[in-house]
Amino acid sequence: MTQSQGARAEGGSYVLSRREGNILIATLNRAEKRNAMSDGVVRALDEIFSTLDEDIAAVVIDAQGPHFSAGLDLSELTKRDLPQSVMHSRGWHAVFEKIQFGRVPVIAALKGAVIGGGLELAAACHIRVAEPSAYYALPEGQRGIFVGGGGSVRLPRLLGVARMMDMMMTGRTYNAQEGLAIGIAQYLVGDGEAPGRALEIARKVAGNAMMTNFALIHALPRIAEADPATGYVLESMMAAASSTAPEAQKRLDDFLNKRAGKITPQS
Ligand code: 1HE
Repeated sequence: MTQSQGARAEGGSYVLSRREGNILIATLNRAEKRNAMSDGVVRALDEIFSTLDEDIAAVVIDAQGPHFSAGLDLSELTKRDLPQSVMHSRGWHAVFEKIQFGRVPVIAALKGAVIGGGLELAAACHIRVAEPSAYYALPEGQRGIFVGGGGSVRLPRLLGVARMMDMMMTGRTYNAQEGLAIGIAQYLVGDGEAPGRALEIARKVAGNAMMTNFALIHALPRIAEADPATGYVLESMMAAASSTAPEAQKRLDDFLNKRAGKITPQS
């Protein structure tokens, strides 16, 4: 495990990072505060995503303790005035943008509380794998505040404006099964299995052609937001860029010469 800028006084780090081959595993490491996202935690994430080794092909974000994250560290909220609060929120935006629109796919392994800023962090990842203990909440309404880590941009796209409004207005939570049904997580696995499955998925996506992952991370969300006419043009450009790359040519050749696997219901 390596330490990062979000180091604590006592010498540990708020986010641990280690490699498994070409996958980087970033582990939220503030279990005593339920991985509440202090400035130190966000700085540590920033450092990790700003300094990924070139050969890293995917990242898994998991967490120490029974909870993924209790969201924004509320004890730090009282310290900031209005301009500082705006800049604080913009700082989160910058870090989460690095996660969502970086070079590599990011898989989140969720369990326990996935609350407020913790859900915003999960939403900035590309794939979410949840354990049965996971539950999702946006208690900002109860706390008299609003989301500030990009949640109002990302979460409506993930679960819909009406559900997000209900969660924030009433404090409604969704459990892991419901989260799967409404699309918060793409996978639901057994207790304690999320980090392992997330790593498996990370290895799989790390094996994709580089241009395909680029198109999925950078072009697909923009196409989905674009007016259809612009979207079709961008899609054609990405289709051409990926299919004419040597790697795609080789993969197509492998299939046509019966060297590639078939797509089955278990694929
Ligand atoms: C915290 C935080 C936090 C725990 N900020 N310190 N998020 C929330 O409103 C969620 C608040 N947290 C909780 O509801 C509960 O802590 C949990 C359900 C997540 C976990 O409960 P439990 O019983 O396991 O732990 P605990 O005893 O409540 O908390 C353990 C310690 O963590 C305790 O500190 P201690 O010094 O008394 O040991 C808690 O105070 C501390 N702790 N959560 C600070 N969030 C960019 S905008 C995003 C806006 C938001 O994210 S709003 C959502 C905030």
